[in-house]
Amino acid sequence: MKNTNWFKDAIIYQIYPRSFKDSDNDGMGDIKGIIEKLDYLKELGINCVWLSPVYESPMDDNGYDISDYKKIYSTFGTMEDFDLMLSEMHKRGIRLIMDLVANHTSDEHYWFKESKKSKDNPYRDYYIWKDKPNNWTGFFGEKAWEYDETTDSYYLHLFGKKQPDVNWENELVRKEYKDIIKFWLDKGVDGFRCDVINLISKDQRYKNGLNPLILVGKKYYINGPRLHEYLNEINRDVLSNYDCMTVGETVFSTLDDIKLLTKEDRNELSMVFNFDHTSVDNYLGVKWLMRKFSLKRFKKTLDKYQYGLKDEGWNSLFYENHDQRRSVGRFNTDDDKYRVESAKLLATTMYFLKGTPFIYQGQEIGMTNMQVNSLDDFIDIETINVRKTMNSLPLTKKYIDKSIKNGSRDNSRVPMHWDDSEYAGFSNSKPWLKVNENKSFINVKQSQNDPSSILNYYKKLIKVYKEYGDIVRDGIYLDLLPNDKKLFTYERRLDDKILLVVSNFSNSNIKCDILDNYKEFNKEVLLNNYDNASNELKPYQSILYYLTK
Ligand code: TEU
Repeated sequence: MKNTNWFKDAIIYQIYPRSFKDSDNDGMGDIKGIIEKLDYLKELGINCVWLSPVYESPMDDNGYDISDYKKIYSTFGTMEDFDLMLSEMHKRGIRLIMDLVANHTSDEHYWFKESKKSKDNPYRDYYIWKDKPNNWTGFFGEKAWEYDETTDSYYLHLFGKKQPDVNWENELVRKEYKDIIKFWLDKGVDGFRCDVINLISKDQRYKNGLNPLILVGKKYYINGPRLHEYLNEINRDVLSNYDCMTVGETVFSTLDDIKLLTKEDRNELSMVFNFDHTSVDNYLGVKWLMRKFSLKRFKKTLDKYQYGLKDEGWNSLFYENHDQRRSVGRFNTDDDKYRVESAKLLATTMYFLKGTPFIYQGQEIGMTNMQVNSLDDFIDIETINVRKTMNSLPLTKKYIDKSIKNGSRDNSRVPMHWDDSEYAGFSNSKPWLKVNENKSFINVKQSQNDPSSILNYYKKLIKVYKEYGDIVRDGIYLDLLPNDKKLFTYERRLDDKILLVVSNFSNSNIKCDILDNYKEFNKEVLLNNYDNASNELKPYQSILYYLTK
């Protein structure tokens, strides 16, 4: 990549296009809807958008199953709409990163249609075919191999059946992806969020047991042997010619992996999404295996990367995305009585760490999980498959209910609440997924009119973030009370200037005398989710101090 560092100052907003804004009232979000809301994003203060897939797709996995990488899904709009959106973003100083799904395509992609025709088809080797399957299981809880009778063989799919994995060992496949990346960069996009990028290289032995999902000797057997080589090749041949960035979704990556993947002079990725901190309330990184949240474990996990990436590598900062449930109500916070306080506390605590902030649509107004009457309200492919698998296991109904409600990706895919009208101002007709009843008081319009809303707090936070950018970017991190079970307090120090975060992750008042350690400093409160700042913290109170000598 060109030696560009703008990604370190970016504040990125993720748009899930199906659920953002429907401009033509067919119940599904679209590109023109995004254009309508660009002024809203500009006002929020973000300066980059990550757009989940908008390419041609049969939508088996809501667009993560691509059948043509160079076409726009017609329900979302046209290429002209896309070009207009991009230029309207750039006009407003907002960059755009696209979703690059390169581990698999849709089975309706031309390459796959050809590939399955015969063993000597020129596209045969674009995918991974075997005469006999091994025992691997995929991410959606099913067997990872599907039989195809045309050639009496099995193809690998680490996700849905309709998402065959492509064969990166094949040079022609790598050429295709480089060409796709170039196509979008030539249009002027500013980079890519790279879907499950650490899965693209597979161990060619395809051994039973060495499933990318299986823990072998405490290490997930996931980054294939040629991962770094492939990333390097893409950089050398394409990315390095553009002023762009990449963020890799690197599932189950370790600190050492991240260092290798994001070290500047290795030219692989700009940064990654690591999921360790969103896995503290589950076992083995599997969200269906619920575990009681512990603030201490949460801090320990974040600290590992804050300290570990002090001098090299770069990480992202996030709670939510289209696969995660909503953050408010999670991490020991409250999505009811203290919803507003909780959402503000979560934001202050996360975004002054070192890394690039990502905000997922709706997070800035404190949207909650999907309000469901029954588990049948969940329609996501992953939820449906995992529910089937769980029903076949010796688990209680109560456990399954709770686990599915917690884990379903539909929780964060509820259409955006713009106002309190029937379909929350998302559309005038029935949306593809229902809006929540709490739209009556959780919506953008209300938030804009209420000076103490979460939205207005986010705006203020982003202003502060930009104003103190030097400390946020380069300040040295120190967790001040790593063993405390309720308080998260840390400092970012640059010379004699300190940003100090003091957060109470509990629903009771707590005494915190940490400021006594900074007697010789002048203190200024930059952010506070209550009116008063004292050593008696209120439930979910969070304060950002600026200390100078
Ligand atoms: O997600 C990868 C991934 O690890 C998730 O599927 C994860 O296992 C699960 O959803 C946790 O909730 C990416 C995309 O973000 C996801 O939407 C896609 O379904 C998946 O890849 C396949 O492309």
